[in-house]
Amino acid sequence: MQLNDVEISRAIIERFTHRLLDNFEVDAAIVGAGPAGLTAAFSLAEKGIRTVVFERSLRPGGGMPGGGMMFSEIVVPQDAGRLLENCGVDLHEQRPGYFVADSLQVLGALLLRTTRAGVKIFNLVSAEDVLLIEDRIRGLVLNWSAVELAGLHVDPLTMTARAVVDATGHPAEVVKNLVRKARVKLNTPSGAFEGERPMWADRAEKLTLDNTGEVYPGLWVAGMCANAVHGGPRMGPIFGGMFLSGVRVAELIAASLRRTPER
Ligand code: 48F
Repeated sequence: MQLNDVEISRAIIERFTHRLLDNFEVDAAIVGAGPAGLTAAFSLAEKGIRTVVFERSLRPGGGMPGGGMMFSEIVVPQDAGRLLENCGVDLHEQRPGYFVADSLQVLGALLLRTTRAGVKIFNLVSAEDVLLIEDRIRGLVLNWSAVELAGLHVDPLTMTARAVVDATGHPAEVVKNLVRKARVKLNTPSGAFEGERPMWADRAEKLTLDNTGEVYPGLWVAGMCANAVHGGPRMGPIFGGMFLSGVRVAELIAASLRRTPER
């Protein structure tokens, strides 16, 4: 077969446009393809929930590839380690009870599992706002990250989802924007955005799971964002809480969608 340059372009444009349109009305939309967002994505999709991920960066993975201070290894406690082994990751018990994984292998494994589950990860797309109708988050307002970076005056497009997950990590961008623009009360002890606290790995790992949940009707938090919103500490390059939080948010969303199928 002789290659036709325009056919190559057509194939890409047609497939991408088809998938973009196909993902503009879904059950769950996840902002951020870090460890929490990716784990949430495949966990939801494997339950038969139509899920999409939007990631601002060219490269998905969030804080994973950087490991700890650019040493590209991450520490994973044993319970979360089993989840990674199920994804095909090799774990190494470096010190008793301290399992280490190559952060790039973890990223590759999570990307493969997520995309194999049928989830499209739209990289280079930023969620700049939410769709807020009658006191419920009903979707996301999206733009190309390049537009945002260049500061161009280009209006965004809107998609709908029955559940939106803020998995943007430390900045907790979706929740923070919502509070800034709509001054809503969150499902936190004070009703406000509590803000992340300094490092305490042991406590943070546990709290990440407790803090995972719905913070405003239709808006869920997972991973480091959950701690930032609820005033939990950070934990550095130990990632168990991130993966387990992704699994937890998927379980909670699945139960919620089952309870209110019409929403
Ligand atoms: O930061 P990130 O990895 O969040 P996470 O899944 O994991 C946190 C850990 O990496 C680490 C830690 C470990 O214990 O503390 O920090 O909670 O991934 C967040 C992703 O969200 C993207 C961002 O580029 C990153 O890949 N992101 C942030 N804001 C937006 C966004 C946005 N507005 N639109 C789209 N993507």
